[in-house]
Amino acid sequence: ETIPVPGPRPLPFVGNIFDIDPRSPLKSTLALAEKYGEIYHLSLPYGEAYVVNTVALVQELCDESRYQKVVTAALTQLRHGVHDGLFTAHNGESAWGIAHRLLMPAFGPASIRTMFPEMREVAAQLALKWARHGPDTPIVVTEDFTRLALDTIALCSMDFRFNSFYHDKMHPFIDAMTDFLIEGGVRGVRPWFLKPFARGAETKFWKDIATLRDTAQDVVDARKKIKGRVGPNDLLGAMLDGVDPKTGEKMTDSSIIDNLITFLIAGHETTSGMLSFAFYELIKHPEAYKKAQKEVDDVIGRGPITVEHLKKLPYITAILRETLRYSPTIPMTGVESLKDQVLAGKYAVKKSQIFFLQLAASHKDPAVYGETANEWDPDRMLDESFERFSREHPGFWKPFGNGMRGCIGRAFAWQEALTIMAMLLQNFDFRMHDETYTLQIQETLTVKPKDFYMHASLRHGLT
Ligand code: MNH
Repeated sequence: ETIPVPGPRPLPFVGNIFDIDPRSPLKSTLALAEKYGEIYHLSLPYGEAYVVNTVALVQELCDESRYQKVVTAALTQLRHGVHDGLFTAHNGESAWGIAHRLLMPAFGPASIRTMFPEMREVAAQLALKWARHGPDTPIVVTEDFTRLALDTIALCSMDFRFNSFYHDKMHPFIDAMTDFLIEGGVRGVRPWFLKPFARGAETKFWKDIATLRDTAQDVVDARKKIKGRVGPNDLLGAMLDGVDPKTGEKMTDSSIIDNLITFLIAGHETTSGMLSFAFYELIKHPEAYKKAQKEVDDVIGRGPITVEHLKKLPYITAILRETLRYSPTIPMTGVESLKDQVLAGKYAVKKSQIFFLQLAASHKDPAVYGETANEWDPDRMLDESFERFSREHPGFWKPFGNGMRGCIGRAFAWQEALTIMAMLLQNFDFRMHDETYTLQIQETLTVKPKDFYMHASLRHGLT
């Protein structure tokens, strides 16, 4: 009684690779969702995959007793650099368990609150830069949010300063990381017949990995040299000194390097993309913009922002939620089936079969979000309706992934984003650089707005 899954016809040898535009895979996979509906099948160079596009199917695939996270092609490539670090570990790898148990508390709400002064300090560096640039200089939005996110995670988690706001050229670590991510994405899907032409890229890939690991090693060495260093004062401290309560083991030196790099990567691309999309949408939606600014003026006024203020910003919270619904900065995650089974009562599934949860599509499912699914509207994400969605459709909003393998940095990203949103709305008025600009997407492993520029004018003296 099961039915076949539709999809574009695979060609001999190359399967469906010509159905995916390598420069913008997301555009291709979204277009296929328009055409085929809730689920479709692809034959890719590294195997067979199903792509699901509705909340109902995403929800079913989030059942951890039936499906588990799979390390997909691009992530497999990243394992050459960060091995079994938290993000790229296969389910069940022992280094994942040790790191997860040691670092979950260090990333918990209580510990994140203590990082607020550092977060605010980096946010203030960005505000100062934009104030100094003045209202006529176009701001390259995603670049400055990338500086912010990278400096914040490095300062808060390992007490290391990239000082990105003080350099035009980013730290060598950043170029190495960017190229590592891009090549990781390409390398996993490069067909065998193109490999001979990619020797330069191959050499560069391994050189970038060396740069990443050497930089992380420098951070560790600097910390180890501090005399009288006691206990876990931050994430790096927790990594160096923490003992796993379950196994009694400590993290190995290599696992520490893997995870430092993982935090720097995972901790900045996604947050920077979210903030960039949020400002794009705010400028495009003047009513929402006014409400957000009013919320900051009413709750915080013109004084310094404190960590207590952040709980009292329901509208800005809704803006961030709606932004991640509308433009999830990780647009797809992958799971595999734990057994032979049936999906949605009608599709036959084999053990180890791979699924992509296309959040960029399921987050706009009209069955859940109704006729306005394709509009950006923060009101639907205010607490009351957010909680109603969570009860009625638990799979409705999955920008931070799922369950045990969900995002460890969620509370961190949230506090950082609320802080910078509040500080920027408090101090500036924003407008688009080019009124005719419409959203273009830059895709690496994550997505960000491309060529988005805005202007910032101070509302009053900088607070
Ligand atoms: Mn984050 C896992 C999205 C911020 C560190 N993160 C995930 C996953 C998603 C995700 C989705 C699950 C991936 C998968 O299923 O394969 N993360 C985000 C988004 C933001 C974000 C949308 C910001 C907005 N993440 C951060 C920050 C950090 C971080 C900040 C670090 C400080 N994330 C991680 C790590 C994992 C992860 C580490 C892997 C957790 C695990 O598997 O144990």
